[in-house]
Amino acid sequence: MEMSKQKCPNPSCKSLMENTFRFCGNCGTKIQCDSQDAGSSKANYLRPNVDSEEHARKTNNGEGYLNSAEEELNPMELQAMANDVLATASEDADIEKVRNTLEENVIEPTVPLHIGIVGESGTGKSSFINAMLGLRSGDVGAAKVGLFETTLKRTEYKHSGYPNLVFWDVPGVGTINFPKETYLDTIEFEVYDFFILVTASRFKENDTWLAKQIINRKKKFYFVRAKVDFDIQCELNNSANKDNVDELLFKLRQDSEDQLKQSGVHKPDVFLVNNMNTQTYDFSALTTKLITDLPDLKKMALAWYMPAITLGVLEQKMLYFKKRIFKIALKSAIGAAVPIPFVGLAVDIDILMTETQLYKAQFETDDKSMEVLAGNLGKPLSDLININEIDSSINLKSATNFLNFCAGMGIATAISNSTKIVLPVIGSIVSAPAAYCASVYIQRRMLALCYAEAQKVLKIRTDVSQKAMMDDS
Ligand SMILES: Nc1nc2c(ncn2[C@@H]2O[C@H](COP(=O)(O)OP(=O)(O)O)[C@@H](O)[C@H]2O)c(=O)[nH]1
Ligand SMILES: [Mg+2]
Repeated sequence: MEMSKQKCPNPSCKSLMENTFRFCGNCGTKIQCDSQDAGSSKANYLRPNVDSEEHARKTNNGEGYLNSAEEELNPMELQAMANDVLATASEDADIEKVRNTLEENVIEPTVPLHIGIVGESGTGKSSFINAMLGLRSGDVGAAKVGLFETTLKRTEYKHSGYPNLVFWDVPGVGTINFPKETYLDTIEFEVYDFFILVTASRFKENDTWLAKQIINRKKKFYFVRAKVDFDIQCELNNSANKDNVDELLFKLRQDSEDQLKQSGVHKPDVFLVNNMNTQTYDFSALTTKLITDLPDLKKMALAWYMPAITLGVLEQKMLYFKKRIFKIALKSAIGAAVPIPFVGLAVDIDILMTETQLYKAQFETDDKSMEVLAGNLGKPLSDLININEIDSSINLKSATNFLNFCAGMGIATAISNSTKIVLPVIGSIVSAPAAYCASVYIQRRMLALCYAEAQKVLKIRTDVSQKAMMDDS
């Protein structure tokens, strides 16, 4: 069937795509399928990174999830969230106690997570672990790449900032030290939250045996086919091959899934990756899937611990922060307050600035991360910030900058419909509803800004690191 090109409907994505695809390969946005193709296998060439309609709505100018006015500040939602958050504190009118209760509600995750990376030597396991840790081979704490393992034992790798996240490099099943019969005991199977099998081309009988053992024991098992960039290049170099890259990817995925199905793995999910560039192929979809498949507490923890390596990770971090907004807003509204110029109400500006700093630290757009990036680019930090319009860095330079930025947000209009809500706490806290609404609004605007900036910075960081890796090799 003839494929016609059309523009991705997501305004922030300029790519062209085939009308037979269900999702834009560049940003994951859903596109119209013609009826003939809807449901056909070709419509599944590309793996969607995120729920497509949500994504299209949110990515409009990076602030899309603030598009609709009702959604911006919905009084019913504001009221419900305030009731919910203050439920435990409502019998207590003491401000300090209420604030402490809220404080306990927004502490950072500490739950440990252990991820087993299994596979044979040479398949790209070490490179995959480094990519997941946001490290390059040679960085402190990075796995050694390209070296055949001499000591056949499990090795752990951790993120320096988040020691609770542990990636275990686990040798493949069937080697002398790891025979099938004792494999699961030797690797201490119970320790891991889930497993990822890394392979470079074909799945072997040992791989599928292991997958089935683990799935039977009710643990998640993900299949990663690495070096896909290499496979694609080889196919494209073959002049007899007339397929385009998307068709080749479709074939590779189908080939991998067929191999696994034939070996008795039910509904295999295969992610095609290039460990040298986490912005390509299925890397982002993989990170989204790993996070969203976990139960609630661990989901938050993995979103928090993961370095900002893909759009999928950025989105999960953003969603995590979005859930905290109401708690932080109440904390800011019922505390010591600083008036916002021209708005006529007061909020605890320190709390809002600290929360924004956290967004930036998590998105790796904070001063420390940006300084490293500027160094890698060989540019002064100020150039990196100014050229790429990282406004949040300027807004956070001082409380005055932050307040002035808030003053220009149109808060009064935004909250005009929402201030009729009543906070379910008596005493001096009663005067806080307007400040609470303003706090929610300010945080949503700051989060949207930081999220949009993070997407820009991620692209710059990936380009720099891919170039460095190519220079290294
Ligand atoms: N082109 C490409 N090369 C890769 C990829 N992953 C790993 N490699 C290369 O494959 C070789 C083996 O990688 P390594 O991570 O050490 O594999 P391990 O033995 O399984 O840990 C190294 O030369 C890597 O640079 C990938 O996704 N794409
Ligand atoms: Mg290795």
